Order: sequence, then structure tokens, then C-alpha cells
Amino acid sequence: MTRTVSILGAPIQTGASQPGCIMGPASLRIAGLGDILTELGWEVNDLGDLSIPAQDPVPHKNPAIHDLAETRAWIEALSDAAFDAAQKHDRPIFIGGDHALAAGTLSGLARHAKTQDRPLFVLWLDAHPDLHTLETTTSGNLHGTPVAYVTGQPDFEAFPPLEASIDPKNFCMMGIRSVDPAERERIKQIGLEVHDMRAIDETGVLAPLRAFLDRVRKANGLLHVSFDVDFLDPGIAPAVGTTVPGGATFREAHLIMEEVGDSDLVTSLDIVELNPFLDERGRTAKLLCDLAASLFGRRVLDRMTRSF
Ligand code: HAR
Ligand code: MN
Ligand code: MN
Ligand code: MN
Repeated sequence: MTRTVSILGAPIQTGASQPGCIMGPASLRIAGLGDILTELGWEVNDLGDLSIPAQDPVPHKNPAIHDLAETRAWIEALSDAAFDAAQKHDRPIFIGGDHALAAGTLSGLARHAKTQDRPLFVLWLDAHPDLHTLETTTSGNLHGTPVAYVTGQPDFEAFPPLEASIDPKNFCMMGIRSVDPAERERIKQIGLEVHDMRAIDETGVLAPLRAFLDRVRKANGLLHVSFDVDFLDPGIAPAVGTTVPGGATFREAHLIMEEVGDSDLVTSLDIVELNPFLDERGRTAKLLCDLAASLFGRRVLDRMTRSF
């Protein structure tokens, strides 16, 4: 039977410091995301873009925080939209928008996983662990907080209450190379699996990825991939506001997508932080579409599937 994918745009940019992510969904559509997935044999349902009503400002005791009310409203709307999309489609995609989007999608997907009585796992591909609480963020950019929120860390009273949190042990982070002191502490405290760029240089991406996928399979888990554009090296993906040198290469990123695609474990995907205002002739958007294609089954050549 033809499998279904949904595409939901979320032009949120209140979590970032620089404007531009609002154009992310349009850029990915223009780069051909929907057609590429159709050609790969998926039934594609483009759900259009989500929006939120105007908000009155909400103050916070951490004065660095900006756009709290809007970000909160986005999280609320995205949580419901992600829950619905996961109930209706085999593999929903959420296209941002900044990474605060994941606070909403992961909260809705965790609720969905609960209805299935299955654990939710997350492959987090990012230069950053996004592990600040509302107390520890010094930039006040709320795209730096979604992992702390969805794993149920304290000090998120100003965000929507979580109906289901995600076990920090169910995360696997790759590509990490910019970590703030409070985040470093939090990683140790909650026992997150983090493969920073040094670890990837030492072992390659495949060994830790396969170990993680085996864990997901044994637990009969759902698997969400949260892909932050700054996971990639800025040399191949310039269209992001928070570039960090030394990111994943073209081949590392494709290998991850192909391996995760082959495992057939993935049940949802975020593509976030694309800032088309900073792109060069659409090259970052096109690369992201190619990476999504790898995740959804495009292969250079067919090969014997690995026996898991
Ligand atoms: N840790 C930094 C901060 O909190 C940078 C966060 C940047 N986050 C993203 N998403 N671009 O990963 O400000
Ligand atoms: Mn991020
Ligand atoms: Mn990042
Ligand atoms: Mn930070």
C-alpha cells in the first residue's frame, strides 16, 4: 500500500535572534520537497502552513527572554498539529521555522506515542543540544530550549504544560559542537547520549547510529528525526543564522539519512532553522530536499539490505 507523508509548514522565527526562518517553508516547497517525495512513491499531503493569532506580551523573570507569548502559542498549535498528523499519516514532516518548533512537535508526538503505547525516540542532528531552561538561557533565544522542555526539566511554567515527556535516555544527539556551561551540566545530569564532532571524527557516524537504531528497534519505538540546518558544515549549508564551523559533511549527512531510511524505523521528521535570506541561490534548500529524499528511500543503487 502507498505510504503517506504529510508536510506541515510552521513559519516560526520568534525563537531565533535573526529574522528569516519565516521563509523556510516556502523555500523548501520551491526547492521541490513535495514532488521529490511523490516521485519516490509516497502519497504526499501538503497541509499548508500553520499560523498563530496576535499575542499580548508576557513578561518573564529572566529578562533576556524575548517573544515568549508568540513562542508559547506556536508550541501549543504545533503540539496539536503534530499529534493529529501522526495519527493520520505514516510519516509527517514539519518544516520550519526555527528549532523552537521542536518543543511543539515533540510534545504532540510524545502524546501520540502514548496512545500507541510505544516509546518515542529522537535522533537530534544539530550543532547545539538546545538544552537551556527558561532560567539558564542567557541569549533569551527560545530555540535553545526545546530538549530541556520536552524531557521535563524544571522552570518551564511559562510554556504549555506537557501531557507526556520524553525519556532523556531515548535521545541520540549527533553533530554537537557548541555547548553552553549550563547545557554541559544538564547533559551529565540527565544522561543524554551525545556524539559531539570529535566523537564523530573518531568513530564515524555509522557505528553510533546503528547502535541507536538497534535500541529503537528492540524497544519497538517510534523514531523522530529533528534536523537542524546548522548540523551541516556552513560550507555546504550557509542558510542558517547560527553557523558553527566544523559541521557534518555532505557524505556524513547522506549516510545518516540513508541508514535511517533503510532501517524503516523513522516515523516523523523536523527540518528547521533554514533561513532563506542567508541562502545562496537556493543551495541549502536544495541540499535539504536531497537529504529528505535519502531518508525517504532515494538510493544511488539498490543493494542487498543489511540483516539487522
Ligand atoms: N546555546 C545558544 C543559545 O542558547 C545557541 C542556541 C542556538 N540554537 C539553535 N538551534 N540555533 O540549535 O543561545
Ligand atoms: Mn537546534
Ligand atoms: Mn543548532
Ligand atoms: Mn545557550
